Amino acid sequence: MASLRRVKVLLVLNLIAVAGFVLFLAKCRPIAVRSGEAFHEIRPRAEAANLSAHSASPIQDAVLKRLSLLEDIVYRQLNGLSKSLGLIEGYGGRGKGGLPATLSPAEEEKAKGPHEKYGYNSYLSEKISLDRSIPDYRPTKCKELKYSKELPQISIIFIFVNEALSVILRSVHSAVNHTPTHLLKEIILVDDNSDEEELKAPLEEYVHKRYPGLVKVVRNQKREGLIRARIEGWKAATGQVTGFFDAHVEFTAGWAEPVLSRIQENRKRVILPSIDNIKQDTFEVQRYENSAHGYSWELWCMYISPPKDWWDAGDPSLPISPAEKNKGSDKETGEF
Ligand SMILES: [Mn+2]
Repeated sequence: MASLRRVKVLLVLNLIAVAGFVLFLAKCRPIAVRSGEAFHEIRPRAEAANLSAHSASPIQDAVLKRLSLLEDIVYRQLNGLSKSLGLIEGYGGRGKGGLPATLSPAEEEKAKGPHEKYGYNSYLSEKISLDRSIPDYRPTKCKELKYSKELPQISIIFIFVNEALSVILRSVHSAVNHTPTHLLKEIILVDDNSDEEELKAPLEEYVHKRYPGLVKVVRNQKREGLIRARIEGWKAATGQVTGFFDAHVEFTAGWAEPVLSRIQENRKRVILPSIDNIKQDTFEVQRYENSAHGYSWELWCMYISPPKDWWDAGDPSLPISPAEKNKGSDKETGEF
């Protein structure tokens, strides 16, 4: 009896499978042909040509499917890298759009110690994606400006000592995400002799796997201080222009082109963009009004109001120059 029932079940399953296969054949064929025709009718020409060629060749179709599968695998692998460090990738999540990010009461407790150690909420930083979106606060006129495609390449140099790993990596991700590929020569991370273990092998392995060939790591054997550390980074740089940044920054869309084009016009220029503020407790991005950077007689850096002729010109896209023009170092250096 039992074996008879098994045969019956198998027979039914077989029938279902055959019926499914026949249905599949009947449905698939006409759809493939119909969709090809439909594209001819409704899609614009270039797109239609592309799509009809695509449906005409099953081999091409299979190759494209295979490629997108491989792309998925590579993406998952790369994304897995940040997961292994307890970090997150992608444009959304907490703090997206530069909005203030928050922690649950239980998380707040855990965040206290690291906050005191780093001077910012590093625990919260780990919960914010390395790729989070941030607002584009540029004046409208700046967004409309067009720049030459032939601009010099930049080496971006980050200096750090015991900075939180998530904050350094967000600086790196953000630099890659917001600098046109053809303008970014390399990213150089200068570790001015940190003690933190996570900034040694884990940092180095991550950047080399995530951005192969793009990131160089320079390690100072003893604490050199900010300026000598920057010089070490500059020595390793091979780009035509060098840009120096703290390792706790996020780049905005279109930051590179105006900087590079002003240096292209005059290689002795030292350019400092107007820098928005990232709040240390919530990582909210706050707009910073246009201002010039200057120095007091004690050489303290200060924000100063742009000079009267800048205001009189009434064009917020104009550069602000508080110093005499054409004075600068002989090296092609952009100091930010
Ligand atoms: Mn800073």
